[in-house]
Amino acid sequence: MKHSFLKSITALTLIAVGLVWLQGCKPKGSQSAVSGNAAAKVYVAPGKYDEFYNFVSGGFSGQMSVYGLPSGRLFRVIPVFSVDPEKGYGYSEETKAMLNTSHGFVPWDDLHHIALSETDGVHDGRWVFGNGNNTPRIARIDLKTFRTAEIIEIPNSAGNHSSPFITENSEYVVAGTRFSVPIGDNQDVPINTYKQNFKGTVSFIGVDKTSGNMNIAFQILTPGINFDLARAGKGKSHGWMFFSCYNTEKANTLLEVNASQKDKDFIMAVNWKKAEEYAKAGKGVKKAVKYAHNLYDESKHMATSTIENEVLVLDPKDCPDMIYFMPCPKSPHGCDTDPTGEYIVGSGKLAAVIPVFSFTKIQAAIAAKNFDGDYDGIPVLKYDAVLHGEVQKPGLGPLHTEFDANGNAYTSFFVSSEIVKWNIKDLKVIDRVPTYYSIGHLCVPGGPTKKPWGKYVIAYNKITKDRYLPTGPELTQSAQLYDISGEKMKLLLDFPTIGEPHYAEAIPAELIMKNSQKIYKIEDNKNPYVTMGDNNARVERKGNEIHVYMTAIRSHFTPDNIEGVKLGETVYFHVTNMEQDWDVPHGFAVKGANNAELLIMPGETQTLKWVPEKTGVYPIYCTDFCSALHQEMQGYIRVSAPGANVPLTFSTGKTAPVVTEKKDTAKTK
Ligand code: RUQ
Ligand code: CUA
Repeated sequence: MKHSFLKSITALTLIAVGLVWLQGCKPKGSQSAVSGNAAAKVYVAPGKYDEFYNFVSGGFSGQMSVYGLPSGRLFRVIPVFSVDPEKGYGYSEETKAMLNTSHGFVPWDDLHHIALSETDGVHDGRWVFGNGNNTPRIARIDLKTFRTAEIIEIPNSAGNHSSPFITENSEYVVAGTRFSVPIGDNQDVPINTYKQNFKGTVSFIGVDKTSGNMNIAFQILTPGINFDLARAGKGKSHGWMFFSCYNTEKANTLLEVNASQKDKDFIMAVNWKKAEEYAKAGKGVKKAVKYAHNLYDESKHMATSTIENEVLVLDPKDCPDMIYFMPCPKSPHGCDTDPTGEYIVGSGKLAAVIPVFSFTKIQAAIAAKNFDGDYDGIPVLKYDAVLHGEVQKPGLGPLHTEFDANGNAYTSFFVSSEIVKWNIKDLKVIDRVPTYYSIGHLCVPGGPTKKPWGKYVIAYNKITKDRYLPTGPELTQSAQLYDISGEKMKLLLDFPTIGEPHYAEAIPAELIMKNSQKIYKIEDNKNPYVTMGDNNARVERKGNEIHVYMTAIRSHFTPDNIEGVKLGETVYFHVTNMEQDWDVPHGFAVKGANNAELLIMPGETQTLKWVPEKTGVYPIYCTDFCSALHQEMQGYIRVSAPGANVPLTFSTGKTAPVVTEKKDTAKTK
């Protein structure tokens, strides 16, 4: 969240702090902050497993990475919104559709937040969701395979930041727009008509209980403000969603000044059970929009993209008692609910206190119509009526709060660069530790759920400075692990991260590893281009296309010599990995191809498209060291001039070349 926040820090002069705060300060004693037994606490002996998986957003890398805790070891970078040549994601014909949008193929995004699926408010280890900020999207990753299984685009949104926060039975993930934008038929309007023409939306994306498949159940139209983060109610507040909002000034220029004018912005409380009823009762209006919905089919090993044309929009004007605003000091950022669901913690980036709201009081205030007027027709609850209390002098620049199972909250402070532990009931500060430097989000395993597993808090920092060996102008991004098993927090470990880490979640390893898939069964492979065994390997011409049906098994490709391709033709290599052993992918690459390799899992088929540019002989080879004779896993493809008299043949060296020239190959398609 380097974005709006760093800039808006100028307004901190309002709370009379010195210039040093503008950059975030450097805590003292950074060398001596680790106590003697820290190494033993993070040491995971060779061959032993970590206790937790840590899913960390990759920020502007567009990906999600997976670490072990407490070791901080990196296990995997899951390609989500960005192409990944290492895995062929977005380069293979089968995966390209995952990155389709209403703007066409968008091979990059900015992933900020993680949401693990939940059952009854507890992580269930089935899926993890991530948001794409830039071209608004939500992705679902299947934790059996650690692969992106689905991406849905969010219409009427821009800067999908307040996303993908999840409800306690994964009924919905939400998506609140950061930018308000013109909505509807005519979007070509002067920017300075912001106040009349720009609107916000928050979307509720339904998640199918069994398949996990997403659909946009409804959107709620809101005033033209900015949504930043969100959290679902839980337990007693299940059925509600809380969104932090800033720029209630509705500024459209120089927001760092103009959106910091008001003493209080809002947290928006949405009664989504009520919204569901309104949607069922036909109170919504179907609006024409365009958005992509991309699904990866596990049995075909192939993605399809569908463009959808409609979304159901609920206007609060037609739906009373659905949304309320609660005043929250000074540009709220984080908005977090405690494990009981009673307390909602707001974090004003420029505020000197942390306000804690009470769900019970919110309900009472709504019942008593204890309002402070309205904002664009939406009732504003009285601050004092809904406030549980304020944490006094907690630190500077509060951003995000996580919880342990013992009634404690942990809040990150960007400006004073620290984590502060405080008691939710009495709001007293218990402990504070410095972070190196300028922490953004933080994560306690299970911290946003009804059942925090506790043990650690991890800081995801915005600035690295002198913590690692220099690597030119940009240093590695950085996380830090603290022990929270005692009264005092203790720094244990620094570990580098991929991309800018924003939010992260951690879950006990046993909830995931028992379901982890080892292979794809070859007999279940429904890819239309599968090759079932070496005997079916072949090369076919279809019009202007050459289709190579190829198998890969230690340590050869079948076929491995191909001739008769003509310049001007497009070659599709459909490679099926025949292995049925865990952790034996084969790679596939061809010289000069302008995309990437394929990395094909056991039992899977993937396709590389290649358009040769010159006549000649091109090598192909396996890119993943798969056996002692991996280096022998290679072959050639010959490309001849368009008029050349070279028949289409293939061979493996075992038999004479097979001539496959056919005039009509339609039945094989
Ligand atoms: S943000 S550092 Cu983009 Cu979640 Cu708060
Ligand atoms: Cu297959 Cu190396």
